[in-house]
Formats: sequence, C-alpha cells, structure tokens
Amino acid sequence: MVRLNAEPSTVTQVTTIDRIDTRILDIPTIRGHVLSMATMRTQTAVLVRIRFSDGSEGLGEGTTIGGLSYGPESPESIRSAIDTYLAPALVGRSADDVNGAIQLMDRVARGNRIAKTAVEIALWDGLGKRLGVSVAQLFGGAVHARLPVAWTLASGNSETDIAEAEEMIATGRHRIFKLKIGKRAVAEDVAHVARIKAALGDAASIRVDVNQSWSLAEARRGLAALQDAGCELVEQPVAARSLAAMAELTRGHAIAVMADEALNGPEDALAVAGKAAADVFAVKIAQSGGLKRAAEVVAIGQAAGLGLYGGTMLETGLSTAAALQLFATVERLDWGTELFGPLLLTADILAEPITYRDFHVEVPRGPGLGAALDPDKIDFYRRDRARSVTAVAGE
Ligand code: MUC
Ligand code: MG
Repeated sequence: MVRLNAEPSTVTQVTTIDRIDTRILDIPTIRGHVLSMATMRTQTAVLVRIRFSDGSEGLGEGTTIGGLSYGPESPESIRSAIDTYLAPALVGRSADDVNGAIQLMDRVARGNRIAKTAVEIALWDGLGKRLGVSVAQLFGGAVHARLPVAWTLASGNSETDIAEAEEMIATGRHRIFKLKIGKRAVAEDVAHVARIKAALGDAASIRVDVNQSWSLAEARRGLAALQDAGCELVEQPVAARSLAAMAELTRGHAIAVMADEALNGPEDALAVAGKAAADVFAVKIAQSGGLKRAAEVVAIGQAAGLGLYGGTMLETGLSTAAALQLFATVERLDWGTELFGPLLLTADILAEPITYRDFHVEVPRGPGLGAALDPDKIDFYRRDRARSVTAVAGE
C-alpha cells in the first residue's frame, strides 16, 4: 500500500554553507588592452571559495575592467561587499538553496552585481559537484558543446592589430574581431576600422565597441561611416542611460547596434527591449548579477526577438567556464561569444585550461563548472604577495 504524506523514516542532514573566503589575484595581460576609458595591463580577479558542511567546495570569480573606470564596482569593493555583507548573511544557510541565497543577497545588498555573481557561481559550482552534474545541467542541459568565440583587437595600433588578427585566423583561433574604439576622433577611429577590414577582407567579421564614448551626433556620423567600411555591429556607441539615442541609432542604421553597459540585469533588459534601443544584447553574467539573472536577460532578449551575444568582463578561466555553462544552454547565440578572457592573460589559473580550437571555445565538461584551480598559480598571483596595478584610467 502506498501511504501518502508518510513521515520520513530517516532524518536527512541538510548541507550548509560553512565558510566563504575571498582572494584577489592580479594577473598581467599579454599586451596593453586599450579601451576608451582605461588601458589594462593587468586583470584583477576576485576569487570566492565556499566550503560546505559535507566537505564539498564551490568556486566563483568576479571581475571588472579598469578599476572603477568601467562600472560602479571595483575589485576591492567586490571583495569587501562579499566579506562584510554577503558572506555573513549566507553562512549557516542551506547549501542547495541557490534561489534563496540569490534573494537574500538582493535583500542585504543593493547593486553590487559582480560581488553577487561571484558568490552565486560558487554556489552553483558546489551544487553541481554535490549532485555530480554540470552547471549547464542545473540550467536544463547544454544544447551546444562549443560556441564561436571572438577576439578583441585593442593594441592601440592598426598595424599591430592586423598582424594579431592574421595570426588568429591562420592558427584557427578567431575570425570574429571586436575593435575597441572611442578614444580618438570619430574619423580617425573609422579609418582604423576601415584599414583593418580592408586588410582582412571576408575572412573576418569586424565589429566595434565604443564603450559609451560618443555623443549622439558623433554616433550618427560614426555608424554611417562604419557601415560603409564593412563593419557589422556597433556595441554601446553612446552612454548607457541614453536609451532614446540608442533607439534612434537602432532605427536609423542597418548596422547592428548592441547594448552592453546599458544591460545591468533583467529590468534594464526589459527597458532596452521595450524602447527598441538595440538589435542585440551583449549578455554578461557579471553585469547581469549572476547566472540566474543572466538567464532572465537572455529570456527577455529572446522574447523581444533580439540577437544574443555571450559577453565577457574579461574573467579568468574560472568564470569564463561559468559563462560557458550558461551560454551552452541558450538556443541561439546569433552573434556568438567573446569568452576569450583567459587568452588575454599571461597565465591561466585553471589546472586544465579551457580549449580554444577551430574558431570555437569548448564548454568544459565535468561536475559543477568543470574547472579546477592550479594552486601554484593562485599562490603566485595573489595580491597579498605580488605587486601590480589594475589599469591606468584615461591613459
Ligand atoms: C566590453 O565592454 O565589452 C569585453 C571584451 C573586451 O575586450 O573588453 C570587454 C568589455
Ligand atoms: Mg562592451
């Protein structure tokens, strides 16, 4: 006989969050990465390690770009938000209740999306490892084993960029290139893009990221000229808050307009989609506020019929693996991904680096994120041991 509502005969032990540790790593980049707001010579990662009561562990990472010049969080504020507010609220709670943790983090801290992302990733990693499944499986299962991956040309010099791109194409690493512009006059930037497109021809897809640098008037001129130069997409040409300007540019030009800094979570995604202020969403797990919120941004983009692109905050292999776990579950990423963060760094902190092959990045296999750290590298690059500068703002 089947008894409904039977009392359980054994008491199940709830696994809890025992301890949350953070560490800052400073890892030099392979060359200066010149963005409109900063030149990066080092990337700084905030690593999170969560220890659970059953002995399992989860790892997460949060990064920003250029100290405080890209967004409202810095590596130091990410670490401090976790150590001072998020960790004390979460310790002692159920390890498996990731949604409960996400909701609690939203109650104890406003904003601080990157800090929440780093913790949330560690919770998903721990849950996946305990269940013996990948994080992609926790999000319903991967529908891709690999994804197209772009590279950013940002040496600050056209000839260097062309040589770099030619080598990437020849070695089968990348054939989609994002050029960082917005630091120089519009005409100079357009000439730089046109030179690179002319040199690479149809072998490459050329896109640009202005990182909010243009006024609407500059963007009107810039988009028309970039389109003539054979550029396919313009990312965040004007200020993130200028949705009316973004909408005008989206309406007025055939070249695709992509929202990046304008997308800080699902509410922003709804606003951008509602105002038709982009053709494409650059979905970033860190900017969205975690994997779950990023999945919500994806859902809004899909429902609005927009194109999707897997963006990066230039994370190391660890959170690149987290992003891959999520993006592997997305039906269509029409514009591919730019999950090349580990390749911009002089050292890979994973015991087994992510595979880049045949113009694609492969989704790591194995439980959780499918990624383990190399302890020697962690020790070598930790800030309390090494000395470095995150970026030189405005350089
Ligand atoms: C951004 O704004 O998209 C992503 C790739 C890259 O080179 O910089 C970032 C930030
Ligand atoms: Mg961008």
